[in-house]
This record gives sequence, structure tokens and C-alpha cells, in this order.
Amino acid sequence: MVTTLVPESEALLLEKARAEGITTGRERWLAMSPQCGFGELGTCCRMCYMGPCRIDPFGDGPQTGICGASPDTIVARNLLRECVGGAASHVGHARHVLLTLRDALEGKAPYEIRDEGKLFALAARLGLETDGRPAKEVARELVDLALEDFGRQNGKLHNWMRARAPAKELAMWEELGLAFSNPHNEIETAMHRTSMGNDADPASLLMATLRMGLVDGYAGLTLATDLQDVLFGTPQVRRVEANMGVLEENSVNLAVHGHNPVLSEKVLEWAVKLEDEAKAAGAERINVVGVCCTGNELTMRHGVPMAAHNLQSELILLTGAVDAMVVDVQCIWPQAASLAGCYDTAFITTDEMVRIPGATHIEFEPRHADERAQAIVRAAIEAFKKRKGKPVHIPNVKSVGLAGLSVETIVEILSKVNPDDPLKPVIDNIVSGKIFGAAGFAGCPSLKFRDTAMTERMVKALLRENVLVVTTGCTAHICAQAGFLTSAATEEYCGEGLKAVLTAVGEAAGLGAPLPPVWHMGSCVDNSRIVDLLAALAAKLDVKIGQLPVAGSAPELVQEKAISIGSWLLALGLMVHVAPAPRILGSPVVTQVLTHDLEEITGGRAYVEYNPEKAAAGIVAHIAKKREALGI
Ligand code: BF8
Ligand code: SF4
Repeated sequence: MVTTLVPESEALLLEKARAEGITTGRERWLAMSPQCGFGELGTCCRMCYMGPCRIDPFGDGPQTGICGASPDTIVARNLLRECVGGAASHVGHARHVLLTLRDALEGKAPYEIRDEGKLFALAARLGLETDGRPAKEVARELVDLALEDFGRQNGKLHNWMRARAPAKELAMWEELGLAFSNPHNEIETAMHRTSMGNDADPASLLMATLRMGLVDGYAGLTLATDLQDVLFGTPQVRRVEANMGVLEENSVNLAVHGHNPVLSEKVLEWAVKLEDEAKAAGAERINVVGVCCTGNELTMRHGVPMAAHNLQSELILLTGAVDAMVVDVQCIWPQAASLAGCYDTAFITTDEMVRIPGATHIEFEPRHADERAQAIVRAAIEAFKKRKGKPVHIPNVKSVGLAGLSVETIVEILSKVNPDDPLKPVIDNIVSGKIFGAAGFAGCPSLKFRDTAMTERMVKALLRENVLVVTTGCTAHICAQAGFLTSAATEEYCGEGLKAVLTAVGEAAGLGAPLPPVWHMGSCVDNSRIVDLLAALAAKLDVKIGQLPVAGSAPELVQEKAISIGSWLLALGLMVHVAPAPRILGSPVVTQVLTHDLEEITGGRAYVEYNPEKAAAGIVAHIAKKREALGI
């Protein structure tokens, strides 16, 4: 019997849904169970219409597809296609931000450069002349270098990867044939490679998967984060509130959901500017709240409350208090639009490629950003007028915490301890063992693991062992809601060594309290910040990232995007814990390579474990092994 830990706030909303005859993901998941075993093992092939073919895992039925494809081939092809889905999402996101910056520089879109320091730092890394030059001129050249990456056909190395990848790893990737030139070519080739009658070699397909991870890492995550910082500012530490209790009965509650700050920044800007209209409609104010990753973007840059993670995107609508939910791309459940229809909530889609039945569509392109953002905010005010005075069910639960820990901010905090060499205290404390190691927690909340609090229990188990945790994405929401982003959490959960370090740094930084033990580093594209931090530490020690006493975890895998991010981390040489198992277990070769043999090639290794305490112990054992190899 599993102890379920559905928070009371969620239980009440689920109860309300049942009473109103509304289904949520939970019921739909139960109705879907047991889920298809062939799908879970990865051995269902639909690449052609002689199929679908599936492999009998018990050895009695067919052992190859009709064309003779082996389970290894089928699994490796499917995995690469998942990776393409993830990488395409992030590359598409990054390209959108890039085109917005280009349009802004040409005076065609109402955005400006908010962080010249970041612009100049990036430009220098890309080899551009910066001395005494105007920001706009430098930005134009930066944009040209990024645009060149999308059009190049001469096979030369990707500009952004060349400038942003750590040197030792880049040399390794070039030697292994993992470096890439043009992300769109890679995506096309991967789809071509995996279509019927092409690549059947699991080894070659797995190399293409790792290369796709690098496409995601440099043409997706890193490019998106870099340019978002230029356009919207590099995050600073701020105190934020989290959970559904951040909704306000008497305010216009405007939830932004999705990923792209090009939309949410403008919505926030106009929510402030149109506050008087909301007041005239009888509201106290306009309360912009964040759902999922675009929530994290606004949290990191403006302290906007983190209202809900992905799994709560339905629940928050059940409160009846959300006046508008405005969405852009990725992770938007179609059901949310229907659910919004049960209340006075305006559900607004904005991206040309994300149309959802039941939603109101207000197309948002950067060139008309001001006009469209005003229309969105006004739609929320109109919805509030209809909702005003009706009962709402806002759970009385919220937590507080610190967010906004970009690499720049972390270095700034640490420079209070050692102004000349900010990273030295971290390294000294790792060497002394006070900080045993670090783990990056990224990704989503899954129905399969939420009730047993997989993420929270893993984090607690690691902190006890003096493993510092950094987090992004919806996992950051989970951590915020659990109270992990607070000084109190340091006192409550950390082992003695980690507690002492965080207390000393917190004092030196003038917080008057320990630094939190879990650092909120942003959205899913901001996993690039985690890699940047690791790269800085590795460079200082003159080792590869894979030699550091660290590991990554996607403790509640949901999205293809986690597969592509995970592939980047594997290429970087990191151990990546994941649950549930990726759809590879039907292939002995793919399973063996990803969980063992890869360690000999890049240093990376996938680690599957469903039990939170055992998973944490596995990470601790890995960190111990890395420490030993470093002789510390
Ligand atoms: O990119 S954590 S549910 S919102 S996929 Fe989606 Fe997962 Fe949330 Fe962000 Ni990341
Ligand atoms: Fe079956 Fe081969 Fe077609 Fe896949 S490509 S569906 S294994 S015949």
C-alpha cells in the first residue's frame, strides 16, 4: 500500500471537480491503465504502413518487424524521434526569441535590449569586437552569427556551440563526430535517418541521439537563455510566493502558461499599464501569476508568483478564480481549454501553431506585441466582470522562497565571501567534503510519481547527505511549494557540512540567514545555466564536467524535451537519473549502452530508479565515486 501525499489544497479541488462532474488527468490516467507494454518498452514501430509492428517481449511471438527491423533498431529509432521532438521545441523557442531580437533592432517590434552587460559578454565570447561600440551595432552582429547557424550548408561548426561549449568537451565531441553545424539540418537528417528503410544500426542511431541532445543544448537551451537575458535582463535574486493561494479573489487573476517570455513579458507590462481599467471594473488590481516555465521566467526576472506547475494547470482553473489563462507553446493540456469553459475563464491561445478547440485565439506576433498584449489583458478584465461576486475556491496555501539564481547572481553572492576568486569557496568546500556534491533537478511533475512525492523525497534525502540541489522547470515549482527555497529548509533538511557552508555564505551575503539549500535557476531552457555553472567549476579545476561530483535528475519524466535535455547531459558526461524508464527497455543493446557502455565513451550514464530514497542513494554513490577519482 502506497501512502499518498496529495496536498490538502489539491484534494479539495479534486473533490470539487468530482462534485461538478468534471474529470481531471487523474481519472483519465486511471481509465488509461494498464498502459501499453509495447509502448513502454519502446518496441512498437509505426514507421510504415505494413506495420504497426511490435516485438513480443516474452520471446514467443515476432522477434522482428515485418521488414526485419530488430527491437534494437525499433527502440533506437523511436528514441531518436523523441529526442527530435524535444530539440525541435527548444530550437523553435530559441529561434523565435532570435527573430524578436532582430525585429527589435530593426525597429519593427516593441522590445529593447535590457541587459547590455550580458550582450557584450556574449559578443566577446563569440569573438566580436566590443570595445567602444554601440550596443545595437554589436547586437546586430550577434544576431547575424545566430542566423548564420540556421542557414549554413558548408558543414562548419555551429557558431553558438563553438563559443559556448566547454573546450574539453567540444574537443571530445568533435573527435566522436557529435559536433553539429546547422540545427535544422540535424533535425531533418534525424527524421530522414529514422524513416522506413534507412539507419538500422542502434549504435549509429544512438550517436545521432547524443548529437540531437547537443542541438538542443546549444541551438535550443543556451541560445534561448542567452538572448532572453539580453532582451529581458539577467535574473536577480528575489523573494517569491508559490502555490495556488497566490490567486486573489478580488483581483483580475491573469495566469500566463507556456514558455516564451516574448509573450509573458508584454502581458506583464500591459497588466501594469492597464491597472486603472481593472480598478474601474471593480478589481483591486491585476494579479499576473505564472504557470509552468513562462511562470519561472517572470519569477526569475520580476518576482511574479509561481502559481502552479504543469499538473496543477487544470486544478488552478477549478478554483474558478482565474480570469484569463494565456498560453503560448508547449505543455498546454488541450483539456485546460474545455475546463476553462466551465467557468468564466478566458482561455487564450496566442501562437499560430497552437490552436486548441474551445480557446479564444489572439494571435501574438512580436511585431504587434503591444496591441495584442492589451487585447489579452482587456479580455481578462472582461472575464473578471463576469466572474465578480461569484464564489471561488482558492486554496489557502502558499509558500515563499528565493528565486532568480542565475550564474551571474550566484557569482555575485559568492564574491561577498571571496571577491577575488568567487568560485574558490565552493571548490574548497567541495574538496573538504562539507559540500559532498551537487545534483540538478529538472523537468516535470508526473501523475505516476506525484502522490508518492518522488521529487520532494529525493531532494530531502540528498540534502541530508550534504548534496546541494539546483533546480529548474516545473520541478522548481515543486521545490518552491515544498518550502525548499528557504533558509528554514537549510536548517531543517541539510546535513551539518552543507548547513555550515550555506549559513556562512548567507551571512556573508547579508541575508542574515542561511542561503536556501535548493537554488531556483529558472525554466527548462535555463538548464543551460546549470551547465554554465558546471562548466565554470570544471574549468577552474581543469577537469571535464563529467569528472565533477555531480549528477542530474529528471525525477518525474513526462516530456520528450526531458529526453533531449538528458541526451545533452549524457553527451556532457553526466550521470542522469530518470524515472520512469525511458522507452528503451525492449532493446538489450540500447539499454546496455545508455546505462553502462556510454560511460567509457563520453562519461555519461543513464540511471533508472523509481524509489526516491534508493535513487538518492544511487546519486550519492555516484558522487562518492567521482570524488574518489578526483582524489578528494
Ligand atoms: O519545459 S517542466 S511540464 S513546463 S516540460 Fe513542461 Fe515539464 Fe513543466 Fe517547461 Ni519543462
Ligand atoms: Fe514494421 Fe518495419 Fe514498417 Fe516498422 S518499418 S512498421 S518494423 S515493417
